[in-house]
Amino acid sequence: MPVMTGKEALVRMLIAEGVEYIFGNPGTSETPMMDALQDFSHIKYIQALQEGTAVGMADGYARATGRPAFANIHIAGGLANGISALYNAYRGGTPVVLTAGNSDTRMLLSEPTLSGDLVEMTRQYTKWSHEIHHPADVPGAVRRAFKEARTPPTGPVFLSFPWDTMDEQADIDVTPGGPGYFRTRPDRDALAQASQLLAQAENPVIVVGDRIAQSGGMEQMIQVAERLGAKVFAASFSEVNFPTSHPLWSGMLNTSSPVTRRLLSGADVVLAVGANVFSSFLYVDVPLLDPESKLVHLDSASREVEKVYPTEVGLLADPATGLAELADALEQDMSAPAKEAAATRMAELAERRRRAQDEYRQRLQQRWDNSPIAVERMMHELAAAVPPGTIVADEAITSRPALMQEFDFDEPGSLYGIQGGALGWAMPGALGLKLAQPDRPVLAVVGDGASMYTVQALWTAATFNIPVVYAICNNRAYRILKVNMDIYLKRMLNDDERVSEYTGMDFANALDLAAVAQALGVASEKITDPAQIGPAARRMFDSGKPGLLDISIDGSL
Ligand SMILES: Cc1ncc(C[n+]2csc(CCOP(=O)(O)OP(=O)(O)O)c2C)c(N)n1
Ligand SMILES: [Mg+2]
Repeated sequence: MPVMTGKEALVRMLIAEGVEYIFGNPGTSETPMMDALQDFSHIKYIQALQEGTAVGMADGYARATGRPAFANIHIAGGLANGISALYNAYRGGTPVVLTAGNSDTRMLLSEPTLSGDLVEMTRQYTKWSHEIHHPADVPGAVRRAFKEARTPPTGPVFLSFPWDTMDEQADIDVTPGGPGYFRTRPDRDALAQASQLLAQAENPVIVVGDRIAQSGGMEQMIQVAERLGAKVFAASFSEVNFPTSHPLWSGMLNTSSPVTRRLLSGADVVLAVGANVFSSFLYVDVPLLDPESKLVHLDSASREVEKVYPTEVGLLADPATGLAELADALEQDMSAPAKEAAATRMAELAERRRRAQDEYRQRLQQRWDNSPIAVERMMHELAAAVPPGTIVADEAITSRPALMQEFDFDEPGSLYGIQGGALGWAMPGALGLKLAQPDRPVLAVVGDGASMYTVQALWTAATFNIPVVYAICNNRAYRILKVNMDIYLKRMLNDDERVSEYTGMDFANALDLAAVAQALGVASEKITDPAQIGPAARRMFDSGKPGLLDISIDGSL
């Protein structure tokens, strides 16, 4: 085996694993690796100005390629900045290989500056977290990190490289990991049982989650849903698991609201696929699933199956493969009257959907000329202006429902949203999406508050000319916090009298994102007239450069 330094082994392993980009923010503890990179032009270093931005870009890139992304940030102080984005990757199952340099192990006794137990810091938000202690371990550790990240359920991993493991030499064998074989099939008996139950259901309901999109299983999901004539709800979601213009699409469940129980009650069988059943934010004092409903759960994440609710049938399998087999089994098991009933349900749901859309159109018309701009109008103008094939990065927060009304997300990979809830994903995440899909336009729709957590992503967009168009929903508030304050007072405390002062939830000085963008090198326009949105968006998409629309919208409750 050739003798080489740990830092050379690291870079050679990254090339062997197919890494194109390093998303990073360096410090002195990364010096050996940064030095080694200079000798290899295969890998581009995308410089971020804050660690959350580096990890956010890696997240977007990994999600849009379906492959692990590599990020490198700086020892304890920098790593702490990146943990918010790491948390999102962990909750959403993004395969990010996060790394950081650490102090030379020969000086640990003195508790060096910026040093810390990096493995301990990241353990709870990673599938695997490890510090390398010998240069010969570099290839094995990198191989294992990539393998862990890409094995479903996918997720982030962390590796720490102490300085001396980078500079010392060893006999090193640079061999990348194998492709992995993840199309696991469901247990045969469980599949038969699930199919029997669903074939006889009179009011089946489906709940979809992101592990469908991650397995490339949307088409198979459509087949099962159509066969059953079942409403399809999304548990909290951030990818396209089901086409949003399909007649069976019934929107997202608000799992922080007791209303969800009403939406699901009456279902004799609930089929959950690739979803967490359920993960919510606010405490709800009723179980969201009616005890009368039988739960069938198909998932690649074993820990999510039978996690909270009693489960009639659990199917551990790759969602795409499991759904294809379930669709075949249903074709056999459903009687002719059951198939007819399913077709009738589907026709009724299509009619219900048309009515809901008519109501939405009326609301849009009523608010068409509002000043400040109604969020529905903002999204309407954007939807009309985006080029075909646009990918949307969503961190629109309370502007999201209007976004979902105005845009159809029917193709896999046309929408990626913040996952995990730690603000600051979309500003850098959209850059990762664009680097992964350079031929597709990318629009990031971001709340004014959310944009500020990683706003320095705009500098990276300008410096590396990554042409993402940002649309800021500038409502001069953390509006969601006000909405939730009202829910707290009225629903949770049953207090209709108390009037909140919404402390810390308004921006007394409106955030001037257009000025921030210009200061960081990104062209921008400030918009107060809705008729300007479309032309401005088109100009920005045509420019081939990053741009930002700072759109002033109505923030009232
Ligand atoms: C890192 C992080 N800090 C704070 C929060 C709490 N938080 C959740 S939503 C929100 C406000 C979002 O405001 P904005 O992006 O303007 O959207 P709006 O509610 O106005 O639609 C805040 C502060 C969080 N989720 N993550
Ligand atoms: Mg806001």
